[in-house]
Amino acid sequence: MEFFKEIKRIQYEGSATQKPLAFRFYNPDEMIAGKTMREQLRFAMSYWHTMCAEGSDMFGVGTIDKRYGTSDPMQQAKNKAYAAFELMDKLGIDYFCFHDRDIAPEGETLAESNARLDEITALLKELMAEHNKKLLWGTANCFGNKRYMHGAGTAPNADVFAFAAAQIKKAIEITVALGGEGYVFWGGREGYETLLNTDMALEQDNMARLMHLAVDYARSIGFTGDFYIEPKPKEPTKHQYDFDASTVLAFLRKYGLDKDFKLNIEANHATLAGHTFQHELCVARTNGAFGSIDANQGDMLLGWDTDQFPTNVYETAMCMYEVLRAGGFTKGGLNFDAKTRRGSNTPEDIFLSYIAGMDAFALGLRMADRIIRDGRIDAFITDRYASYRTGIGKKIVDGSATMEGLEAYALAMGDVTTNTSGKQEYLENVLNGILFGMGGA
Ligand code: XUL
Ligand code: CO
Repeated sequence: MEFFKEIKRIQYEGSATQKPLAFRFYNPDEMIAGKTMREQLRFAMSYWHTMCAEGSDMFGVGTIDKRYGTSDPMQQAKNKAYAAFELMDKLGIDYFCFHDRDIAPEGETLAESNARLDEITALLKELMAEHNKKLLWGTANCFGNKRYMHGAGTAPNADVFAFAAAQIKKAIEITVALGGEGYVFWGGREGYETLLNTDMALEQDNMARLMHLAVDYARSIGFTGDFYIEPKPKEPTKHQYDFDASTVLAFLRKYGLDKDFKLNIEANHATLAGHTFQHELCVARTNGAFGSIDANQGDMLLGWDTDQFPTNVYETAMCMYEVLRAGGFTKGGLNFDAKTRRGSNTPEDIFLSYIAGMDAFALGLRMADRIIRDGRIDAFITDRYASYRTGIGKKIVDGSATMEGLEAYALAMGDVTTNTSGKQEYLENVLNGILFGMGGA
C-alpha cells in the first residue's frame, strides 16, 4: 500500500531549482568537513509529530487526517508503520525516534499494552531491515495518560513510580530489540505546580533512583547506547526539574549518573529557558555531555513550545558549528521534533516541512564548515585569551598562582591599563560576510 502516492523520492537539485519537492542544499553524498552530509547530519524522523499528531490545539480539533485508511487501532498502528517507512524512504531519512505509545496504542492493562508493543516491534524490525533504517532513540511516554497527572518518577504516589518503571523497562527492551543507539528521558511532568504540595528533595531523589534502575537494567540486557536527558524549563509543568543543560549536569553529577547520560538539546527548549540554542549546545560540548539534538525552532513572540520546523539559518549554522567543534555526532543525530503548522494540513506539507528543515540544516552545516575554514572567528577567540598563555595568566592556568602572589602582582600593576575591544559588531559582520558574501572560505 502506498500512502503518499503523489510524492516521488525527493532529489537534490541545487539552489537554483524552483521545484517545491526538491532539496536545494541537502546533497546527501557530498563531502563536508570530512564526512558525507548524510553522515554529518544523521537526520531522524519523529514518529509522534510526523505519524501521529493531527494538528489539534487547545482551541480546536485536528486538521490533518492521520487515520491511514482504518479506524481499527492495531491496523492503524501497522499502517502508520508502513507509511513511516515510505515517508523516510522518500525523504532519504535514515533514522527515526519514537515513544512507546506512538507506535502502538495503549491497551486496557499494562500486559495488553506490552503485547501490542511486541507485535508492532516485530513489524518495525522487519521494515527496518527491508528499508535499511535505524532507530536513533526510543523513549517512554510517561506523561500523556492521566495516571501521570502528578508526574511519573517524581509522582507522590509510589504506585505511579512502579507503573512508570514497568513502562520504561518495556520501552528499553524494545529499543534494544530494534538496535536503538540511544534512550531518552524527557521529564514530561517531572516538575511541580506549587511548592505548597511538593517535596522537591524526595521527588528529585526518586527521579535519580528511577534512572539508576533503568541504566542498570538496560546494561544488563546488553544496551550499549547512550542515555540522554532532554532539558526543558517549563511546559507542561510550571517548573520542570530538568530546566536547562547546566541544571541537568548538576543533577547527573550529584547522583552519579554522568557516566551514562549525555544531553539531548532541543532548540525550542533552549529558548524557553532564556538561552540561545547555541548556548545549550556549548554547555553540553564543553562539559563532555554533547549527545543528540531535537531540531526545531520556537517563535520569538510566543512563550511556548511551538515545535516549528527549523528554517533560521543563523541558528542552524551556529548549531552545526558547535556540533563540528564537538567532533560531530557519535550516537546522536538531528531528530526533527517539529510539526507542521495547524493550517499546513496536507500530507504534502509534511514533506515540504521536512525538506525545509533538512535544507536549513544542510545550509547550516555548509556555513559552519565555512566559519571554521575561514578561521577568523576561532582565531579571534584564541587571541582574546592570549594573556593566559604567558606570565601571570600562565601561572593562573597551571595552578601555581597564589592569592598572595596575585596581590603582589596587582599592587605592582597599580591598575589594569590594557583591556582590548571585544569587537562584537565587527565579528557579527564577519559572520554575515561568511554566510552571505563571497569573501569567505
Ligand atoms: C516535548 C519533547 C518530547 C521529547 C521526547 O517538549 O520535546 O517530544 O523530545 O519525549
Ligand atoms: Co524533544
